[in-house]
Amino acid sequence: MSSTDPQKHFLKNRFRLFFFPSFFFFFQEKIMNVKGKVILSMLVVSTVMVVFWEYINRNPEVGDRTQKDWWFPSWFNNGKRPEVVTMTGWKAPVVWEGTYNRAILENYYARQKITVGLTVFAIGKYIEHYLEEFITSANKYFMVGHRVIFYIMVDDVSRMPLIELGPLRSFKVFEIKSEKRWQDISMMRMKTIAEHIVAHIKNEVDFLFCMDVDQVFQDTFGVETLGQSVAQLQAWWYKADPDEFTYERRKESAAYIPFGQGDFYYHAAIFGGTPTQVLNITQECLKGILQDKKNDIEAEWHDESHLNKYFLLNKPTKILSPEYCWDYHIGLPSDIKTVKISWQTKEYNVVRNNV
Ligand code: UD2
Repeated sequence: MSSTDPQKHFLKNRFRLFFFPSFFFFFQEKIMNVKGKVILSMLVVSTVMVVFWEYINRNPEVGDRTQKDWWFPSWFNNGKRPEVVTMTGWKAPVVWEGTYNRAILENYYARQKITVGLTVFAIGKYIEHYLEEFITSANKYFMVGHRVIFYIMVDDVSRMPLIELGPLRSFKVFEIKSEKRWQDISMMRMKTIAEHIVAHIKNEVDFLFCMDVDQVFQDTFGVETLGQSVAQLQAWWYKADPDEFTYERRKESAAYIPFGQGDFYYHAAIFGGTPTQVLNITQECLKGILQDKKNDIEAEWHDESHLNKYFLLNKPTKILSPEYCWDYHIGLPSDIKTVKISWQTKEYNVVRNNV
């Protein structure tokens, strides 16, 4: 009887003793292997999904400090403009023609369904002289394909030109009180903008630009310009050394910037950002302006001097090249590939109430 066969019994026991445990361990190892592989593949799949999700929902504005600039930095500053500065020392992009991929940016912002605001002031003769051309050209070139609200501040609504706007565009006209001096008209825009952001603009738009009226859009001013806080390089100074800039140099002014300091000379004709950032810009500039008034001093370039001081202390997250606000009186150097906005000829003696 085999069951009583001691040799067989011994073998069977050996089999039990050695084969089963090793089979068990082998099997367990296999299961562990499979488990490990499953966990590993799940990890890989979830990482890929997270990366993909981030990828399709990312904010492609490399350079804004809120953003991850390891994402395809080639979407901005892709080395196509080696002859100009395309990135600041604090890693903010300087937007030049050819340094961004408009299709990708358009795609991103179209999905966000953004609304962009634009404030413009026309007080006194600036209404008849510039307003119609400014709005008509902005209607054509500013943030095409996106919702836009023009905030038009005039001192006499009855003189508002009739302008037909395209789809997705609307305007709100506000009558504001004029100031006696053109310097105050220019400076007090900071106060009015801040008040309107608090009262309604902050609930109406995702981004806001503030512009001078004596300029004309000539080409697409698109979503590549959007950012947290956006500054414009002044066309006459973009190649100069900071010590040559016409910053306010008197210590008594709140706009004072000593020699040896400064990054760029920014142009007050265009600035922007999110409503929160623009509120901060305008409130801080107004504080400086009012402090100067108290101390009986006026900064050399008025609101522009205070704006330059602000951006020295609070670096802009995006800078627009002079292509975005060009003065043809300079000529057209090879740096300037596409002019998006051009200055109107200054006719101060015609349009200003005091010269
Ligand atoms: C420069 C800056 C401007 C501001 C100003 C301060 C340019 C293109 N712009 O402008 O941003 O810093 O210097 O000195 O260089 N305005 C009126 N009615 C007036 C006066 C001014 O509506 O009677 C408004 C209007 O929107 C105008 C803006 O204020 O565009 C700035 O005034 P400006 O254009 O006369 O000053 P400008 O050209 O010297």
